[in-house]
Amino acid sequence: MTLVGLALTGAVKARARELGFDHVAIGPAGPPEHGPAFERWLEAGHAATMDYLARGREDRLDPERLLPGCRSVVAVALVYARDDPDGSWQGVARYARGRDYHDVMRPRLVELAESIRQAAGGDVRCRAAVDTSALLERDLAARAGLGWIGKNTNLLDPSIGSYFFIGVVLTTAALEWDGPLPDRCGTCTACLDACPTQAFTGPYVLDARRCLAYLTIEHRGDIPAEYREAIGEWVFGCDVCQEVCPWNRKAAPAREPELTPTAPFPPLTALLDLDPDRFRARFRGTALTRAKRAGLLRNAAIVLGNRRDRNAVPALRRALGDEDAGVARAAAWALERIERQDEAGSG
Ligand code: B12
Ligand code: SF4
Repeated sequence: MTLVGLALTGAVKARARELGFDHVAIGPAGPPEHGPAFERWLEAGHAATMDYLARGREDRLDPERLLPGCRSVVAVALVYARDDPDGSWQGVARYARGRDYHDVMRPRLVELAESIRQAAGGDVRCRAAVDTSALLERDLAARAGLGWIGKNTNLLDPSIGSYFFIGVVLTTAALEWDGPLPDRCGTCTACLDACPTQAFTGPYVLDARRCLAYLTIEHRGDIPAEYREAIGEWVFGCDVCQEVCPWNRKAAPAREPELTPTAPFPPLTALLDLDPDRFRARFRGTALTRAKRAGLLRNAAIVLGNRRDRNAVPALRRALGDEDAGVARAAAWALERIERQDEAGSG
């Protein structure tokens, strides 16, 4: 049976929940509200080396280019944060602790798109997207009412906080739209104040060149010296601007079993000893592969240097001979820090 209007919208939302999404909201397509802010952000160089953002600029400024005739945006949320009982995952951003979210979400978004096509009938077309398509997902999802954009640029919802992924289905179907949520950040600036590298140039503007999520995941080559100490314990990504957010204090934990880590995160000295084959075997199917072996081992060496842990010296010495020159340089930096501390201690 072909559905229209409210009945179709109700069926789409029910299907999204059946597929395990925690929230769903529907809004208009059309150029995103903060397109001009995105353009200023690119012009200012805030995208660092993420050139794909500028390459997809025109598409990001108008979803119609990805799906001609697009009328509605179905935005869904999947909560990812959960407890870390053995504490081994503390240095890994919460979003990356389970199975790769692209693999968890994409098949369900494709199913949701298929359900919309079937329920709406006719020549309705859909396109599913999570993260990698040229869309300003937070902007489109905010306009749909999936949450509001916080000063740390993350989308927030009063009941689930900000530890959730966004997925989107663009569709030519005529659906009933929800409305944007009011901003509930008020005068709070906890996220801006807590950032270890002062990566925010102001509310809603993140300079990725300074952000630890960018530096530890996306950045290839050496991490600039001025940010190494600020990395602290972060081996992959960073959650500081979300951890301090009052809306995350009572946020509901993830229900999705596929996002549960299947094994503890290895000690950093063991991580440094992983050759390419063992690295692939250990992290295949997780978002951690985004940093590649070279990035993750580089970060591990920096964290060990920040800990000034003398027990890490043998592993760091072995890493001086790593096949990746960047890992070897990070190990040398860490060893120098540990040795300097020893000299200071013995002087
Ligand atoms: C590139 C990218 C990054 C970059 C740049 C981040 C950034 N803030 O731009 C880096 C590598 C740093 C990064 C980090 C993270 N990311 Co990321 N990232 C993306 C990606 C691929 C594109 C984002 C983008 O277009 N940036 C360009 C800038 C200009 O956009 P923006 O920061 O969103 O800014 C918007 C608002 O600030 C708004 N705006 C501007 N001015 C104003 C003024 C007012 C008043 C208001 C209300 C809004 C507003 O307009 C801007 C344009 O839309 C998206 C997926 C996608 N396709 O959208 C995921 C995405 C944003 N990332 C995500 C996640 C989970 C993260 C991390 C939490 C991971 C981690 N823990 O390490 C961190 C969070 C860091 C942070 N505070 O943003 C999620 C966010 C989910 C959510 N609840 O918001 C997304 C949506 C992926 C997904 N599908 O789930 N990410
Ligand atoms: S993710 Fe970390 S480094 Fe990046 S803006 Fe947030 S607090 Fe700053």
